[in-house]
Amino acid sequence: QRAPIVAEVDAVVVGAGFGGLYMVHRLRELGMSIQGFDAAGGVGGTWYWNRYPGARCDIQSLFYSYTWSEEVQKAWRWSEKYAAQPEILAYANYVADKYDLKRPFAFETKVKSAAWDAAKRRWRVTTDRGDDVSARFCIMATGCLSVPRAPEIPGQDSFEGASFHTGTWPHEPVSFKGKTVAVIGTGSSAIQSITEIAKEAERLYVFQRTPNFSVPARNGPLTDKHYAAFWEQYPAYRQMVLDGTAGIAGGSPMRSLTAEQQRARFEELWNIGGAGYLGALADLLTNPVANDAAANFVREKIRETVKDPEVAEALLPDDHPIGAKRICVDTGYYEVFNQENVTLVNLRKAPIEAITPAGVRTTAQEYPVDAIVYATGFDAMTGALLNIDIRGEGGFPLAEAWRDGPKTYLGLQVAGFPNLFTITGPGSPSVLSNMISSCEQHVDWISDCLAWVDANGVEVIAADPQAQEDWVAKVNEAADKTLFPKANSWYIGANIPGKPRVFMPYVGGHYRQICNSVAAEGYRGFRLERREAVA
Ligand code: NA7
Repeated sequence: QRAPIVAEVDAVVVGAGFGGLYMVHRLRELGMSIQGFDAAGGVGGTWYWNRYPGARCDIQSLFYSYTWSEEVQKAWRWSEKYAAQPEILAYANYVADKYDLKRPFAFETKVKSAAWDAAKRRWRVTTDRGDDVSARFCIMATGCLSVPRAPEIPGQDSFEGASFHTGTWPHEPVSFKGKTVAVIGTGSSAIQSITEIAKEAERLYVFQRTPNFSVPARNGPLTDKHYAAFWEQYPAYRQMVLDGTAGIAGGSPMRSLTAEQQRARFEELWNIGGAGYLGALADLLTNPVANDAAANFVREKIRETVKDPEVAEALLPDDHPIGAKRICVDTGYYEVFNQENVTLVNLRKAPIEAITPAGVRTTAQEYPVDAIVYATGFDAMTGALLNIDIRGEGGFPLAEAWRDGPKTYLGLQVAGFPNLFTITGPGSPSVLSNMISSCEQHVDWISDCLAWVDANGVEVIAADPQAQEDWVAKVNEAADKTLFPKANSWYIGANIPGKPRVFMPYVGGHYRQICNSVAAEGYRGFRLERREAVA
């Protein structure tokens, strides 16, 4: 049962993940009326949907937490260094209940369209349940990895066993006990689920098209000692978040270290575990030689770990610089291939030809299975926005504005779409940052902007097309100084056939300062229309 929809509000918020929930909190503080929508049956966004076995965050729990509520930070206790999905979802629910953030949301409701009415200076938002809401502001907290990508393999519908996608896992428990299972894909979702499924399944086939780099998480329980150390470092961490340097590669550049010192550094970070490995050298993501050294160290570890040399060789990543695709963080991934019940199917040797009623058929043979797990990723960063029919000034569709790839001003707004904001949109650090901190930063910026707009009698705020062009150029320039564009990654849209290839996240640094300076200069780069103009 949904609560009644409010037809005229100050703001519509689309998405009840970590961005949307905090947005509701801040808008309420501004005294704004809100109508929220989410396709899910509850809060949590990505953590609502990604319930596959082994799903967990690849950022440490202590940092993957809201910082806006000291009360929550003090009260909530994470059990592990890297929290698993159920715990993160429980956290989202805990915060939402504590601050009564669920109330404005209509769940199990998909937003179908959002259209700017220039005469009324309002957005008209409609849903798949026939709702029709008018709002001054429209805030898209739609997530960066929220549209699962259905693979295009012939015969999928003919499969007689059970099919799953990691990004839309059922809520009922799934047991693979005694079953023969295929996992298609070897990205983060696959790597996390494979190690869990391998514990249960009678036989597991891992279908790998492109090998990925993975580093051990070294997960473990969080003790009082960890918490004490965390609180001690907290002010420094907070400052790093504010400076935009938290999680950015630390260390020294390669040239200032001897070969032995470099090795020691790789070993040290490998033993600490986690994506912090990419901080081994300051120039790891800009200098191909430094990158090769770090990548070779991981390849050595793979060779040492995997007993069958042919399997080890097939697992060695060779098509991209380490870190240029999101690095995977695992618990026993390479080790799993030493298990008797696990088989790596190297699709480079024989690609998948079809899904048959019995299982997966490659050009070499058929693999009969009871279940297929598609861990085939997402239409990242733009998918959720383009799934909504968004029309701006003059009825111009977003899909048209983004025909050659997404263009935004600061990842916060799109020129031609006034009073519409995107949380962690393309052109912001988003997926290359701690998502929860980035959500907070965007929500704070948007809330401050809306407060300012009201205080200054502004009715319409719209990104200036030139400011947007300049920002897009800056995003590209920043990416071109790094090795990121060298990978066929979802950062660049390479995983979706026909998607324009544009590097989407901003990696130039000082992002928060840039956003703050834009605000401090009276929203530089935005067109502001004052209330009098209407009268
Ligand atoms: P990813 O990282 O996009 O991985 C998808 C995987 O699926 C990847 O290994 C793909 O291989 C593989 N894939 C996709 N289509 C096919 C077909 N048709 N045949 C075989 N293999 C295929 O998605 P994840 O869900 O793992 O992770 C996404 C992010 O979510 C992750 O970075 C975390 O931030 C959380 P390919 O490389 O394209 O050859």
